Amino acid sequence: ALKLLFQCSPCSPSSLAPLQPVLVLVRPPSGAKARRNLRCCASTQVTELMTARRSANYHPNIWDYDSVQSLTSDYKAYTYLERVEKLKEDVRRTLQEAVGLLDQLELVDCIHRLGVGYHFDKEIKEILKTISTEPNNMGLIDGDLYAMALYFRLLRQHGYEVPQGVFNRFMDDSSSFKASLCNDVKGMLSLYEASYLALEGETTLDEAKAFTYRHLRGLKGNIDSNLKGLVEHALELPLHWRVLRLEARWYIDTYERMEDMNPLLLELAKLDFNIVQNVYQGQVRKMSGWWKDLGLGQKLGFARDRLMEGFLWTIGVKFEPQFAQCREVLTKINQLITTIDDVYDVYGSLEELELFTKAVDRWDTNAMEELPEYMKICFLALYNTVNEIAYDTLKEQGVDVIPYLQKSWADLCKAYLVEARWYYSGYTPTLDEYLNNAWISIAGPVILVHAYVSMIQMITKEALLDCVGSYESIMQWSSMILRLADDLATSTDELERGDVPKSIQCYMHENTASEVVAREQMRARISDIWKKMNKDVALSPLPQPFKAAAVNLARMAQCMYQHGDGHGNPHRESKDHILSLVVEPIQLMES
Ligand code: LA6
Ligand code: MN
Ligand code: MN
Ligand code: MN
Repeated sequence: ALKLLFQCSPCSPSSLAPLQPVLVLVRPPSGAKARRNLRCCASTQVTELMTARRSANYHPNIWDYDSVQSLTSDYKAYTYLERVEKLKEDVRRTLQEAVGLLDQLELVDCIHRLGVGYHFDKEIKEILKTISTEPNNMGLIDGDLYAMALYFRLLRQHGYEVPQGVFNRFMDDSSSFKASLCNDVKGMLSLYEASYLALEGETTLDEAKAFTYRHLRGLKGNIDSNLKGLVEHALELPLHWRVLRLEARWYIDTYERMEDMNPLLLELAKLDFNIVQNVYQGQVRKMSGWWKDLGLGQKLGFARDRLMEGFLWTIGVKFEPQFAQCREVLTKINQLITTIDDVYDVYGSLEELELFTKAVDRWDTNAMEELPEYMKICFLALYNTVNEIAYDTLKEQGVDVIPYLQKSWADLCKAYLVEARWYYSGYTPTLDEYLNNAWISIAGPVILVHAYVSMIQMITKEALLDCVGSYESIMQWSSMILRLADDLATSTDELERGDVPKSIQCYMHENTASEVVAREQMRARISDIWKKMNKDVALSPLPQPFKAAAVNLARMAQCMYQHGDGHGNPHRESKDHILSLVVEPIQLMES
């Protein structure tokens, strides 16, 4: 039963060359599918005690170095400077001239959805501030479900308090939504999207979500094809959960087909998309050069090599061109996480993992002495890369962040080790026990701590100590969604390969439930966590761009794992996403 799951490597840990295919493996006595110190015989040689290693059989990297290096487009920002500035002026004027509440709301929503909102932060803030302080506004949109839900969603998105009670007027006495509303498809769609801004305990919004979902799912009859497309898109994943840059790419195409679209806004959106894409291309060229020079991928052939996918994650977290440094830091971090995760889950023996964990905890090159060769190079790559990131912050801001970065890695490795011990002892934790460890072992805290230091211009020790270093709750929610989404997509393969029971299996074990029920439960948990995260976005003292990154990480996770393991299987949707965001510019009409 164990036959091809394993690959042997020779006794000497200094050589990584795989031996012949494994012929015979003797199961160790413990309950788990443990695989260390197995007897292994290759060809007719005398059997020899050695470390048998799991193999994940991950697909090789599909983005070859030379093609990444040759990535380029014609959309250098300076070539289009004048045109973009002119278009931005036009759009700014349109924003200022928009009168009427609904026009203003629609314009703000559209600009944001097209991915160019970041050019108009100031103007949008001002408009929403005016809207929120105008006492007669509610009266203007009183009976209009579409407008009211849009108002509610946009104001909440921008941190204003709007009570769920604004929807009471659309409900009947038994506090359910009026049946007549189901003829108002646009209104229901708008309410459906708004319901995802809910906080815990807001039952009106729960009811709104259930009501609109039910009716939008069952839509029949003659519906405008654009509206139909928007409904299908929303049912696949609500706007509030979507990755901003991917949504922009999709919405640009959709917007173009709309009758009342503004051609100047469309042109700006397309041009800006291509210019930003050109920035990404420069970044992936640089990052793939970094990865090649580091040489870690070649040395650790068992690990996933996912540079482009790792970069895709970073676009999800921060897409705006001004966050280039954050994307580069996170691309490096993602590569290290992915590699080290495979060391713990696939390749390392428990003794080795104990040593590696200790070395990261000590953060001292003297600790390398005890490590096997493959871990030495891995440790030093981690140590140097992280210290270099910290060096930049010290140089630019005079703050030493090494203790915070290092702690996030030590916590991650300790959490990895807990899982490895569970695996080797054949232990199935309770769901709570598992999740208490697993929101750390998914590396969310590592990603977010590094995101913080690479994007915030005025880092203070207080913010680091009080919030980031202690993993403020918004970081926990984001990491938890990352974990649950990952488990939904990867745990089946992981268990097959030999890994700890993940959330689904822990739930099944604890509640004697079926897999279908367990998966349903985990999805419900994700929805609940979003509500907690929505609250933190409004109330946490952390800087807004960082809170957005935390939310975006959760969005990216749900996207990456929506149709399976988009990170581990490079052929899946992530390939299309990389093509559309990084490789292929949008066709512009020649004027
Ligand atoms: C997922 O792999 C993976 F590689 C991660 C490190 C998760 C998120 C990472 C980024 C953004 P796997 P595990 C690079 O499913 O072992 O193996 O925690 O993670 O379930
Ligand atoms: Mn893993
Ligand atoms: Mn793991
Ligand atoms: Mn996983």
